[in-house]
Amino acid sequence: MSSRRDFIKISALGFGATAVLASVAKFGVGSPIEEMLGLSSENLPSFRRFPTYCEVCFWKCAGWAYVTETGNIQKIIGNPDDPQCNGRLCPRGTGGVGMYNDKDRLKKPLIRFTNNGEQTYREASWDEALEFVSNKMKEIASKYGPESMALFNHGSSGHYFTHLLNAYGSGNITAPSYAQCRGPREAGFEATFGDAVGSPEATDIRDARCLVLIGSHIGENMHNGQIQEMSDAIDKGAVIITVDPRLSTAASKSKYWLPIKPATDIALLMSWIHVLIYENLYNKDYVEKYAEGFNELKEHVKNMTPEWAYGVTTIEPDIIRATAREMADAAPSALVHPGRHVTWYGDDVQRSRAIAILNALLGSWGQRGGFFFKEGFKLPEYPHPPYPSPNWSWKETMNGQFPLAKMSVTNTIIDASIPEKGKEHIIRGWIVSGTNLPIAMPLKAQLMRALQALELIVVVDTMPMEITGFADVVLPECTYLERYDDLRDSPHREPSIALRMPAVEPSYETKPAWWIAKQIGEKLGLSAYFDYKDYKDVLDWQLKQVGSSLEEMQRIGVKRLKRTKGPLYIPEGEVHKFNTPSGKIQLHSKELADAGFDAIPVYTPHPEPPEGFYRLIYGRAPMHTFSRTANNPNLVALMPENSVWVNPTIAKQWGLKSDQKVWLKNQDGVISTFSIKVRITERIRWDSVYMVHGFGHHYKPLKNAYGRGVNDTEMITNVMVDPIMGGTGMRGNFITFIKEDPRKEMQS
Ligand SMILES: Nc1nc2c(c(=O)[nH]1)N[C@H]1C(S)=C(S)[C@@H](COP(=O)(O)OP(=O)(O)OC[C@H]3O[C@@H](n4cnc5c(=O)[nH]c(N)nc54)[C@H](O)[C@@H]3O)O[C@H]1N2
Ligand SMILES: Nc1nc2c(c(=O)[nH]1)N[C@H]1C(S)=C(S)[C@@H](COP(=O)(O)OP(=O)(O)OC[C@H]3O[C@@H](n4cnc5c(=O)[nH]c(N)nc54)[C@H](O)[C@@H]3O)O[C@H]1N2
Ligand code: SF4
Ligand SMILES: [Mo]
Repeated sequence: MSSRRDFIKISALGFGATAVLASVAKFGVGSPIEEMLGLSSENLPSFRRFPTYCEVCFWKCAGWAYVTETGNIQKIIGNPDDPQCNGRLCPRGTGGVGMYNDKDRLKKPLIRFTNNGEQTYREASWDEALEFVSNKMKEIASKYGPESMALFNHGSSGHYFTHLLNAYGSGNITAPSYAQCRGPREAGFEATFGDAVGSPEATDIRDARCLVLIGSHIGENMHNGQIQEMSDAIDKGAVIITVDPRLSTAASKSKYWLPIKPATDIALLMSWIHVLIYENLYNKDYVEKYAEGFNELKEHVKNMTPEWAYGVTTIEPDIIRATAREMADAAPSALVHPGRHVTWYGDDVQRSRAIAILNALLGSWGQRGGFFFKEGFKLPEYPHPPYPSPNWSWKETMNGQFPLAKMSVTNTIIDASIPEKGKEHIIRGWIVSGTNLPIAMPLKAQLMRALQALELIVVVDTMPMEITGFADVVLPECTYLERYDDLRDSPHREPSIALRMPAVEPSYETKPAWWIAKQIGEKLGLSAYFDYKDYKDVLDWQLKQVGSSLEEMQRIGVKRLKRTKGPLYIPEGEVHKFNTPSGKIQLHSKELADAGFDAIPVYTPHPEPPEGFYRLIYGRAPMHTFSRTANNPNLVALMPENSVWVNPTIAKQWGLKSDQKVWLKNQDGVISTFSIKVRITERIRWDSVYMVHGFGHHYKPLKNAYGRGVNDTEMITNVMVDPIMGGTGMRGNFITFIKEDPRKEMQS
């Protein structure tokens, strides 16, 4: 399947994809509550509203939770004053009430115990469960040192446990949102511009005149603000170029869809760089002023012509040239999106570098329609004694590997949790909060060995997710709609702060994470670090330092502030200094060369699927977030399971019918636990299959999610680790179809 002909042929199917966006808009582009309830805003007497920001994903849109007189959360709607969502939530945010209503929620603390030789859980009081945790933590600290405890986190609860572990004496704090998500991007952009991209991305999509998406499927990747801005850009006539082996929702909205052969993106990027340089299309003023290493780059890409790239990527040379010209025409308002989940093929820092270099040649960093300079509001930290200095930390668990990792790498923390001879730094206990490691982490064998070896595993979660099955103690957190949390102060075009407060009391015996961390801290003798009664006191103190108050934020939910750190873009006539050692953009990276890596990205071929196998690629669906929503009754109603996308040619070869259930087997002989429905579609290349991540739960307490579809992580047994920062490339796995239940065969 290659470029132009398919583009035209398949764009006729674009309606299907457009319909996806339209239906998303119907659920998502939150009509005001008044409209939804058939009321005007003045006459909503029976509702009380409470400010919150969403925890269904990490865009953190601010909204209002409307509660009836009888204490039911009726609806969550976007806060119109919030610059991150502009008053509109996505379908998942609207469906966030389902996290609160889910009948399968964790309800009481649980402690593992052995009954007649069989391990099981028993319910425990909070005091008993917390006593258990703190006693075990004391024992670990005295036997091995406090550094032997690690935290895995994602989401709001992370901060409280980070504070707890820092006070206890450990700096081993990690999250899959780095080495399984955006780490390579941050390393690649930092090596080029001296700054990471961060979250939310400082992409000026709304003013871009050309937007290039490389496997970034905005539309299914429902990061709210980006979708709204992309829709504005399209309305203003922006040219969208989407590079994806699959006709994603974004591809269906694009002028150019480049259905690239997976794993070859670096070749396309380098040939774009070739065209910009050799056709004199690059932004000369900008490059002369700001970049160094241009001559080396020019020499490096000399032979990386579109004709060369065609042979690698299957994208025709005239399309490569035409799209490069579109970018140049729009420059500097031409934005090559840095992507977000970028751990694909193990050379992901280099791919991100190529994207960064392309942006540098277009001159988009610090320009309208490119990347803006974001600004956040720095809230003062609530006073506490200084933290003790740990004797060693996550850096030591890397054993000299991954020199450009600026944050801790989950995989090395997991590896350090397997006690082996000769290992100097061993981790003995974990707190896991807000991350479902068995589904988020590839390298299953390594994870399982660690989970077996640890002396303590504490899981703080709202749901009985797979990870809770490995815990010694399960601590049930209340949902985001039932608690205070830190103020949201994420940076963007203008600084803003948003409050989350309880809309209702915590259900069952659940507690907020700040309370859980404080109780453990007090039992560990660390009360001085938790010198407040209620988190409200912390928030009110912080707000009063900056001229606001909890009372004000309870009324308004979101406060927008003025920028104080300079303009959004590089002002005309001013010379900008980049945060690199020389103050210039690094087209040729000395930092990488010194560390023994390619100073300029090089394309290296990756293994191809064996005969009868197809590359497994995965992504998002608009109505789910990873595995965290898989049991949410509201969202399960919108999408109960995933399907496997198969090209019609392949379906015909295999005699597959639409909606037929198949089992999947990968290149290492791993067979999926459950079956998955076939979706036959022209929207996927013949050499790949696609599925949405987060399904195929095998944990029975998840009644809505159990056994629905296939878990992509289970099929990912080949992991290509990026030598530069440790990201786990997960797209080098190949699957084939099994049409009859393989377990039945095994039994007979
Ligand atoms: N195979 C495969 N692996 C992937 C990905 C992929 O696409 N495919 N994506 C990767 C990416 S981009 C990322 S960012 C990571 C994400 O990986 P994770 O961070 O593990 O994300 P979730 O699956 O959302 O898991 C969140 C966990 O948090 C719990 N939770 C939800 N709300 C709360 C709360 O308020 N408090 C507490 N304490 N817990 C809560 C949920 O019940 C769930 O157990 O996964 C990575 N791993
Ligand atoms: N609805 C929803 N939105 C989300 C999330 C969610 O769980 N649900 N999670 C959020 C998070 S944490 C993240 S990190 C982002 C992730 O979202 P993104 O960063 O946008 O996407 P990825 O998951 O990296 O990429 C998925 C796309 O890459 C394509 N692809 C696969 N292989 C290749 C290849 O070799 N080359 C190219 N060019 N494309 C390829 C797939 O077909 C798919 O369209 O989404 C965020 N938004
Ligand atoms: S994008 Fe959707 S799920 Fe994510 S925070 Fe916003 S409303 Fe919530
Ligand atoms: Mo992510």
